[in-house]
Amino acid sequence: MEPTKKKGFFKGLIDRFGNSTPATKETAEPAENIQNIPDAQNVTQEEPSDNQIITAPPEAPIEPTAKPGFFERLKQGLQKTKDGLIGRIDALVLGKKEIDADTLEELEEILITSDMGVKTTVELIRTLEQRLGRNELKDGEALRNALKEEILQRLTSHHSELDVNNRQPFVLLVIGVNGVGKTTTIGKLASRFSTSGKKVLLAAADTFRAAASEQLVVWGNRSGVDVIRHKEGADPSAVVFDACKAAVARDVDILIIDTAGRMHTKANLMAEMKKIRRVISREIPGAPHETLLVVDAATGQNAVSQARLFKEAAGVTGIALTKLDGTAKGGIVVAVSHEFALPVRYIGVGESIDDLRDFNPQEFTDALFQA
Ligand SMILES: Nc1nc2c(ncn2[C@@H]2O[C@H](COP(=O)(O)OP(=O)(O)OP(=O)(O)O)[C@@H](O)[C@H]2O)c(=O)[nH]1
Ligand SMILES: [Mg+2]
Repeated sequence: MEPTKKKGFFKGLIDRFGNSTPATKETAEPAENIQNIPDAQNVTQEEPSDNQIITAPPEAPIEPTAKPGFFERLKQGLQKTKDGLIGRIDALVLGKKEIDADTLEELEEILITSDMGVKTTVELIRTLEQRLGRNELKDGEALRNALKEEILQRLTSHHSELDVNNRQPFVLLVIGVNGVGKTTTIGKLASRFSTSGKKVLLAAADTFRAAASEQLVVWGNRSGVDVIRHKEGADPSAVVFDACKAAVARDVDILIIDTAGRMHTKANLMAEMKKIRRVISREIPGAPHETLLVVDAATGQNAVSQARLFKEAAGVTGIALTKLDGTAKGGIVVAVSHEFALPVRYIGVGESIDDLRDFNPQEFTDALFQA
């Protein structure tokens, strides 16, 4: 695999995806169709056998490099929230020589309407009232700084990065309702892990939706990662069983499991998740090591209800919050993390590979509050 070829391949990807306009794309409609996915035409149309392992072509992996302006891209990805949430806060507080109860009341409304969540907002406002009482909030600038500090402190208290190095194979189970960005997030993670030298295997346990496994195969091909899949309609737990066996036999570092976002009923979906977990833990004791819930930031309070539902039923240990680029209500990051005491592991601020970011509370609050 000579480096020039890899570079060309990667450049091709950047050209294709980097120039798309994900930041403005409305993402409320789930991608139900493989035709929406770039490169879909390259997927083999062969029917998989009962137990098929798709081996990726050798020219990958691709390299998401830390390009200059990485922080700028985060800021761009958060632009809608910056304009909405922070823009409104600035209009309220900047230039104010004195802060009073009315100001805090108006701030409360801004936070609530930016999906910061009622519980988190009430708590934030109460804390700011106390600081006001202690004469710490002399003017608008001080209030803005205090708010940033309090938000950062809440994000930091639940934060921990996902460490995939302490188990082998590390099993990452990815769950969430349909269309939130599970498969895309897995594709981005597969690329990133394999670029960092990890041996990655993907499992297409979404056997419910037509073309779901092909979509995963497209992502696998992009990063030179194999995919275990069965026929559409097969038992997802059987895919997971095979994938666990293969992960152990092949000495894989990270097994990432894609699951269905929709079943005939919600109860079915939860029962399926439980069954999948049982199979994983039987095959690889202690696994899954991470159950990552993917939620779509643009769905606002629905994201919060999903976090509640899946946390109770499916043992969620971390959150990936996608499509932050498409919403002005980025306050949802604080709500989801704080109300469920769950770490936000990743945020998605666009559709290209570099747009899945490790969530870093300091970087996130800086990007939001910096002009
Ligand atoms: N703008 C933007 N779009 C995203 C992001 N993450 C995912 N998407 C898009 O969201 C759509 C749905 O993504 P999928 O990965 O197919 O979602 P899924 O959860 O696997 O969906 P199901 O398999 O139907 O359950 C696709 O068009 C993605 O490109 C993001 O961070 N920003
Ligand atoms: Mg999917």
